[in-house]
Amino acid sequence: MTPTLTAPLAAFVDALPVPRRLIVDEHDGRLTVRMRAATHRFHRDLPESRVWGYGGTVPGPTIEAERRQPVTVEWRNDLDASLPVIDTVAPAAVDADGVPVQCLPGLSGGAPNEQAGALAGYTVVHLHGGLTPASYDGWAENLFAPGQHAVFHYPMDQRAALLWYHDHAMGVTKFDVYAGLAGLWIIRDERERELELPEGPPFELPLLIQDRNFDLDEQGRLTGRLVHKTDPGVMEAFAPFTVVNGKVWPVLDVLPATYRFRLLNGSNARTYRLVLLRDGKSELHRISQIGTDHGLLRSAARVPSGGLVLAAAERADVLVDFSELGPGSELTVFNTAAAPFDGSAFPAADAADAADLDGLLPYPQVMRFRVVDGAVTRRTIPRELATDYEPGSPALVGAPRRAIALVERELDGGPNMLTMRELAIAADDHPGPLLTLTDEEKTTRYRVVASHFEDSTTFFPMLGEYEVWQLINLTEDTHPIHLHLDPFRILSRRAIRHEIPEDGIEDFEISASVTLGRGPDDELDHAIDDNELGLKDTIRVNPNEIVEIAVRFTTYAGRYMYHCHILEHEDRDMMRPFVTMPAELMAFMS
Ligand SMILES: [Cu+2]
Repeated sequence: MTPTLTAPLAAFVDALPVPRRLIVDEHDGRLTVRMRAATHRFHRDLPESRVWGYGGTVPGPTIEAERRQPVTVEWRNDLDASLPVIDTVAPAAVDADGVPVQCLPGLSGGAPNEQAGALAGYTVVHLHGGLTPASYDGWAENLFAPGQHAVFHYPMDQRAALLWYHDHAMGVTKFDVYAGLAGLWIIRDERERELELPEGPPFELPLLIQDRNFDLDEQGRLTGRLVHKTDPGVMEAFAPFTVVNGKVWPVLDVLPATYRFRLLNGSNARTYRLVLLRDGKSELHRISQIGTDHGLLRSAARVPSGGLVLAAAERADVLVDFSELGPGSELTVFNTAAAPFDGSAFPAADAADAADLDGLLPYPQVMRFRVVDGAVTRRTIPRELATDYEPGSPALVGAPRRAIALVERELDGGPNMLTMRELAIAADDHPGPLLTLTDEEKTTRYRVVASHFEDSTTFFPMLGEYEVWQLINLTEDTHPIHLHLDPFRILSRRAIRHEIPEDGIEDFEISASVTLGRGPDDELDHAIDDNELGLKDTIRVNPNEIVEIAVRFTTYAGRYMYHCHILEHEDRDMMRPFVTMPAELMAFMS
């Protein structure tokens, strides 16, 4: 029998909080948001936690803007206390009973990381999903210290979507976001209003899902102090308690009506595969997904039969129909994704039993909906949603192609190093290590031209021109890859197998042979879900997989970043720059 843990907190006792709304129209397009040290109660039975929050709240206020109505935000860094998170690496991956330490609260014998504890609040704000000029995009190294402020202008010339703003500080994003520096940002437009979609509470609610862990006192009671814990085997923090809009396992009373939920996975590392259960049966048929990262899909998509997968930073806009359910009906959201996530399947009907200590998923519950008595209102979903993009892929004949290998390098005496190796075609007489990519008869030979964030920039996309980026995953985990600036479309997701010789992964170079086609032990289907066919800014690249995306950068020239959105990866070098260029300047680039 699989051992299970008894939860030290009661589930479904706190009402789902709705973050304060900051409607830009009511503020003449100008907002001031103060980052402040504050306290926050994550659960009825927990003491207050020290946090850092936008506006002093966790999550920050939900900013609601209108398309083509620019927003100016003065981001005031008023953080006047040290990092409210204890960072630690537990000395062993499991405790004396064999339970993985990441499933448990407390430090598990780890020493507090003093350098992290001494961090003052260096911050920089990034609006994830924003079509934002480079100066205001939140370059990770352009930090603001406490007492320093930034005024960022957001043109908002982009389609309606759920965006989010969060900290992006170089090397410490994982701490700053974990401390609470994240909030939602909704853009609305005419097309959504034509469709008469719910707008604002009670029928439109954001669900920001994160995982958090807390310290224990000497008596073994939870203190509320935030703990970011990793272990010698796993460099990402996968915390045991799932928090929605700042509360652990909350409950929401719903009317027998259609609700619109704006979901975001704002976790550091954890991927969720969300299943809705009632009386032990999957109720996923009640959910229609109408939008993804960058807004409306062309038509509503059914949730995949295994559940709605959201890796870090992915969003979903869903309609959930509670209309013919009687008062007292309870529907519970479970997560069935083990961590680190590798794409492996899990039957939705078994979601209530998805607890998996080895999979760092001690408590699969996420939240609950409880139907209360009230007027029945049901919405039909319009057949045609978005009309501003065509199905299928854009014309890509002659489009520049870029190849990036996702690589994990083991290091003695420290956490692994994850990098994105930018590749260029190698000359025939290239003497160094090569990555070869074989597709049937054709083999392409690549050399690495950049590996670490501070290596030379090699990507100079031309504004307005489509490019194809190939993301080749040579690691054993799924990485959600995020591009700043414009959204992209997924073109293909294909199985690969790869061989890397001993010591083939060096600090910069890599030797590997990659072949298109499924390996004998590969159980993933490498399929593209219907809900991934919209406009995305974060795409999952599973193990043994190559994903191709088509991206066209527009509007703003400048220096931007792309990176894995697992924050522990992003902070440990899974991030690279690119510079968008106007065509007429290309001739002058030496
Ligand atoms: Cu990653």
